Amino acid sequence: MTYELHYWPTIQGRGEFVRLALEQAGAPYVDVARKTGAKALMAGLRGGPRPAFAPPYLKDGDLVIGQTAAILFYLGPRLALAPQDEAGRLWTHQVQLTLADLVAEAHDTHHPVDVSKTYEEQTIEAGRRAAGFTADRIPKYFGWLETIITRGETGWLAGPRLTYADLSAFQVVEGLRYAFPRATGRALAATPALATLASEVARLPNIAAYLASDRRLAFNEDGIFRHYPELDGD
Ligand SMILES: N[C@@H](CCC(=O)N[C@@H](CS)C(=O)NCC(=O)O)C(=O)O
Repeated sequence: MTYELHYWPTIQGRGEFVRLALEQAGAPYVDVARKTGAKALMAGLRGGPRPAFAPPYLKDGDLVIGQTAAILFYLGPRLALAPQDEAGRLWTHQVQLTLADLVAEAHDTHHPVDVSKTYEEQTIEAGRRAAGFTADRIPKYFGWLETIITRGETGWLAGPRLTYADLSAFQVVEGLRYAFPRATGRALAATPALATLASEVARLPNIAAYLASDRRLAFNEDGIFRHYPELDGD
């Protein structure tokens, strides 16, 4: 069975969290909108009894799943990227949802007022939002991840083996390094276990091959993690 990932074709965005899991597992998948375009992506949201609200959505046969964390909750056991016990699967899901909160806050630094308007139309509010994000929120989230990794004593976030939450933590670190290099560098200096986890994920053979391939899009200023130097703290 080939999985169908439906996501915007020109950005990493939230689709990247799903791509990384599929790539690490070597699972067969098609990144559909890269072939059919954004119009078809949106049309795909309109049909069926359980339409997703927004991309990314995953199709597996008749099943359509929206929400990044729900997609990964579904894929995790199937791709051997989640613990086998229920408590472990729920914990991995909890970590993923917390990473999703961080991603949403990163997004809101460039769109603090209105998602339908451009960054340039809300730069003053963006500056205020990014100041708190870079000074307080990145360190707070990173500190929580650091605590988990350190307490687990395995180098991973959810048990003895790599899970999709580790892949997502890598992606968040990469995205924040791109968007806020100075603030993220400072936060990572205080969270060495998280920095090590990110490096370990980048070195996984399937992930390294993916990152070097043309399937991996570059970060850009249409995505979630955008580099506007003026937002990168002092
Ligand atoms: N909570 C959802 C958020 C989905 C989302 O906001 N998708 C964005 C792209 S990353 C989108 O296309 N949104 C369109 C919209 O909200 O109208 C998730 O984690 O998947």
